[in-house]
Amino acid sequence: MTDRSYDVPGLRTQVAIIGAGPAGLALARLLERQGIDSVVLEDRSRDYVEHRIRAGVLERGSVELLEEAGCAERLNKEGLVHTGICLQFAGERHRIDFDELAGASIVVYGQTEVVKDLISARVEPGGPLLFEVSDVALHDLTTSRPRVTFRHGGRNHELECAVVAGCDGSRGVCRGHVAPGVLQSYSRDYPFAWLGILAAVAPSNDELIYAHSNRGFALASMRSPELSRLYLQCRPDEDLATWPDERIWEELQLRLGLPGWELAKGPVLEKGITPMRSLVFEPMQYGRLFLAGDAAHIVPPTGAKGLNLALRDVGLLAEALVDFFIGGTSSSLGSYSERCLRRVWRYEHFSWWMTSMLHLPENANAFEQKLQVAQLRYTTTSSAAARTLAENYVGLAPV
Ligand code: FAS
Ligand code: PHB
Repeated sequence: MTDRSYDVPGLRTQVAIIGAGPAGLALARLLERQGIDSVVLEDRSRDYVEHRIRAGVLERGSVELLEEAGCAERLNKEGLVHTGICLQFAGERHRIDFDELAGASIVVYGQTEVVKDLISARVEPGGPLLFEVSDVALHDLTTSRPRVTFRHGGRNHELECAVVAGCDGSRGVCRGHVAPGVLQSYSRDYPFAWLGILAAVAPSNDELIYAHSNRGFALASMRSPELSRLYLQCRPDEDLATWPDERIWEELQLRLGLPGWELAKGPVLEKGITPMRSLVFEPMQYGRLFLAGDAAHIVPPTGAKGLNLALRDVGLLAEALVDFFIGGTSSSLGSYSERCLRRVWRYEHFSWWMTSMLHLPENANAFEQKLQVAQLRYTTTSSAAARTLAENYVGLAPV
């Protein structure tokens, strides 16, 4: 399938969307379904964004949003519905039952697949989505006619619009166009990272296992009945070259293994290191620029919230843009940032709580480790505490 490249001199649209990750692509689809025009600008290639391995867990709310965007057919066919996860510590493995505690489930379906589905839904009917753009710059954001300039196909282009959606992730450029002194950032860096692998082997457990151990955290996840996704806590400056496959499998077994339970091994298809960071920029809007997803906030992946929070943001933004372009009112656009940030901070807290409970910093003392085990034991034996984890994990906690 060839990507349609557009001759875009003097192009006009209603919404310029910067970034073709889950946030930008889902927003484009939600707007399209309401008859609102947008153009998506992405600086990487289609192949790159479709194969960038990231998140793996969708909240029920995210599945519903993708259904509303008309992109959930394969997800509903291939996604793995899970009604719980396991927490493991001190040689014990306990199940947190989402169905019993929160009356909900999650769906395991790789972010790569979400992105492929959203891109297909966009390009097949000819929706404007330009890959490999460069030099994106935003102009006149505090006027009613903002503009986006960029290079594509060796030519300079200008896109006139009414609104710019900054969906360009943690390393994007949109945030940098907010006037100095407007944005306030709040952050926490963690003294560890995740070394993640994708392996061609059937998952060793039906559900995810989050394991605390005195050697560090490990997570056993999956992508399909034939593909496992696993992570282990490592140093933030870890050198991947010092982790050959056999060392990774050995360490995963030491952290996840239980008497009589062996982790199945197989060919490692991909490995990488993900830094751990909590970061929020406030406000999430400036004039006609609206930030969504990682462009506005980052969470450590322990709570499986990054992708889900990005989709929550664009769900609110799409509703506000329908009010603006179709309803003729701008009040929900005016309160976009404040309404997003309530959920952002709930998800930031939950992600920090899961990360702090499960990861043993290298220089942790025995007292801190005892506190973690006490927290884990309480969370797995008290229905009140377990319900707190369940309702946050499935995305039903009040914000
Ligand atoms: P994204 O970063 O996905 O998309 C932004 C897009 O904008 C990218 O395609 C980028 O190429 C493009 N862009 C950037 N600058 C641009 C420019 N100047 N012009 C045009 N386009 C530009 N979350 C989880 O829940 N679980 C996980 O296990 C997990 N693992 C992760 C691993 C890594 C390495 C990273 C970085 C993140 C991980 N996350 C995880 C979080 C991740 O899933 C994000 O929350 C999610 O991708 C957010 O989606 P977007 O906001 O669309 O941002
Ligand atoms: C994943 O499958 O990639 C995954 C699952 C749960 C997490 C983080 C990552 O908390």
